[in-house]
Amino acid sequence: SGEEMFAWQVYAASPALKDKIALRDHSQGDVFSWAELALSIGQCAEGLTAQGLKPGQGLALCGKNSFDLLCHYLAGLQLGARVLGINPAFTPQKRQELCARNHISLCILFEPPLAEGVAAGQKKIEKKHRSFPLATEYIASDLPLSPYTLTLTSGSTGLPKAVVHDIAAHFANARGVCELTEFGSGNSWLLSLPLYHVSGQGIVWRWLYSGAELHLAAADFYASVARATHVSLVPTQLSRFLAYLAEKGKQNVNTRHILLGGSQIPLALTQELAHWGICSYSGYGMTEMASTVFAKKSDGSKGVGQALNQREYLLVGEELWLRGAGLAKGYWQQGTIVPLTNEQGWLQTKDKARWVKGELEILGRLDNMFISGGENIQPEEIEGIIQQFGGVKQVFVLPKNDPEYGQRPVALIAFETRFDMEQVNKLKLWLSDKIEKYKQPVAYFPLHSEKLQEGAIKISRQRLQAELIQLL
Ligand code: 4YB
Repeated sequence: SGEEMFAWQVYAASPALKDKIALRDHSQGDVFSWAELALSIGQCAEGLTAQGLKPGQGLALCGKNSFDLLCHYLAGLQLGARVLGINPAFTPQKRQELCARNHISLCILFEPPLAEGVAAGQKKIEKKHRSFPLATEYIASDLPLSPYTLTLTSGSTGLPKAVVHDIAAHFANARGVCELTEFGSGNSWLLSLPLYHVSGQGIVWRWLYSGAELHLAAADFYASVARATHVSLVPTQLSRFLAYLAEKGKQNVNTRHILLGGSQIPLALTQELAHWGICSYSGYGMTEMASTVFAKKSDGSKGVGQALNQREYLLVGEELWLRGAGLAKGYWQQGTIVPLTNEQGWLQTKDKARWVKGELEILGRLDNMFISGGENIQPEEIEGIIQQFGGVKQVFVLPKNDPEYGQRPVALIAFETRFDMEQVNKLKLWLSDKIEKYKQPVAYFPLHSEKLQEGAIKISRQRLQAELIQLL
């Protein structure tokens, strides 16, 4: 309506809260109160307006997390724009295609943040960004001029689709997760995942919902993890944080609650974390539901617990269907929003799941399944078992064409130490009585995860499959 106030404006206007610390940017050594933060956001909003951005138009932000990027994200929303985050690892061509496809009027490219300490103490926004006004002045005629976020799905083929959320969906997620993780105004959450992914945005909205502190990471990422009371991590980040703890010990570790998600969560990791006295939550979420949908305090079992309040689920055959709080408005398609639910009003997740002993267990993606000699193979099942073998850092199981079986499983694997045949042979032997013969990988290749990650929170199986074809 134009009269609504955003959380940062409310806090900045409150005599009791305006001087409370809102944000700590460890990369620059800066601290901002709510009043200072609202001022910075207001300045960004003025800048955006001066560049011609109008309510209802599209604003793209391309960069890694930084104070400048965060302020522009919030400023764009304050202006009633549609704000799209773009992974800076994308090629310029892909970025331009995404801007065209999503009717973006202004695209801002953020430079990598300055080296630590350079601007320490200087409370100014580092204007290390470049703006590109685009031809499209598009405003959808069938939509209210209100703020929306556009979040790209990891999507299988072609250009990723943009999922449209209103602020209410993000706050619905915040309410559910803050209750679960006891996140209140006295706590801090590290912005440990990219803002162009739903998991990073989830952190921002929990912070705004609670009036807590947001931390921005320094170059030494795991030292920053240790400074916040709350942090969201994908399993690979968790295993590195555990290595950090093993090296540095428990002194000066503030971390109390770690929300996990994004892919299967190895039990060994949550159990190791419990030894350090840190509580973790095993979550299952997705872009289309504004991140977390199911979560529990991690325990000895593989599930992801119960649905957060106001979310509903159905198991239809083996597929999980969802609806309720957090559900996106739809996909941005040809300048309008197309609902993502089926005729019965449910989101079909393409995730295979089952209900076991009072909780949901995610078994894998239905579209990852393949058939080998007439038997169904769910790669995640095999990966889950291989993970339990000591010294395995990360593993993916993929199909390889086979004249006799149709397809057969092969593994791409990263060990904690170097990849060598001795470890592979030990693993093969160990695996031989853990799983049916036809599920045992017929070949093992080294996984070069860093190379394949490219700013995404998870490795794309599509890319791995392409990589594998090169290897065969
Ligand atoms: C899973 C899975 C699981 C997702 N087991 N497959 O705030 C959070 O909830 C959070 C905290 C830490 C890390 C990540 C998150 C997320 O939001 C993750 C959300 C996400 O991954 N969204 S996505 O659109 O990129 O992918 C969704 C898909 O990821 C799901 O459809 C599943 O296939 C898979 N997934 N959690 C097994 N616990």
